[in-house]
Amino acid sequence: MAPVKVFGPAMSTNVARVLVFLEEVGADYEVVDMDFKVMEHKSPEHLARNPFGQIPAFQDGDLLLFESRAISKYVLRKYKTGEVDLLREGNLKEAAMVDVWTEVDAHTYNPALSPIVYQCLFNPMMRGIPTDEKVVAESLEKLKKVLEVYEARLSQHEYLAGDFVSFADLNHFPYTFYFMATPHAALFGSYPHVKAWWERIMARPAIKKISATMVPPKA
Ligand SMILES: N[C@@H](CCC(=O)N[C@@H](CS)C(=O)NCC(=O)O)C(=O)O
Repeated sequence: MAPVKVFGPAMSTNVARVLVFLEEVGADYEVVDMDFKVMEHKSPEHLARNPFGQIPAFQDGDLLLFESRAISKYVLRKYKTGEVDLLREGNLKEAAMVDVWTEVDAHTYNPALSPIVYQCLFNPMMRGIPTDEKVVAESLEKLKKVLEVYEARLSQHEYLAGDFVSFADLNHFPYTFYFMATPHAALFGSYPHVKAWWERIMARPAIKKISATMVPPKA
């Protein structure tokens, strides 16, 4: 069977998300790099894969997908085994909790944390745009409130959706990985259960493998 294809550089956050799940399930895959310098992601070929001209895009035979979380769910459903069950779709309540914390990542955690990553790493190091310290300070305040909720949750359960690792936990990986390369990484030290959870995520072989390809720009 031909390997599935992921379009986009592996160091990009949303591409890394998909790659982590492909590694978790042990799928055979190929990464097709996209050259942003020549706007390859806006080419007609790529727009046919992702009409928003973004990465990642994904191909499995005649199926073309975009949106990293949707691609990742497809991967988990396609390659589901008894050993790797990150969506818990066989259990209504567990699957609902996975959905809840996946939404929290996308709509509460990530909007608080990712501006800090953009302001402290991506903008100054990759785009020559100086850090806006006001945005960083406001985002840190938002993030602290989110982490207080996470600390309470993770003091009761090993992982966000319950006492099992899930899609929800691993979705936090790409942006948190880069956050840990910002000058604000020590913030997690104030939330011992969150810190221990993050260390459990980072200890997973799939995460170790993909994070090794994601060299953070120097802060
Ligand atoms: N919601 C999308 C976001 C995709 C996204 O923002 N991709 C960025 C790279 S991480 C991109 O392609 N940026 C270039 C552009 O928007 O032109 C997903 O999760 O896949």
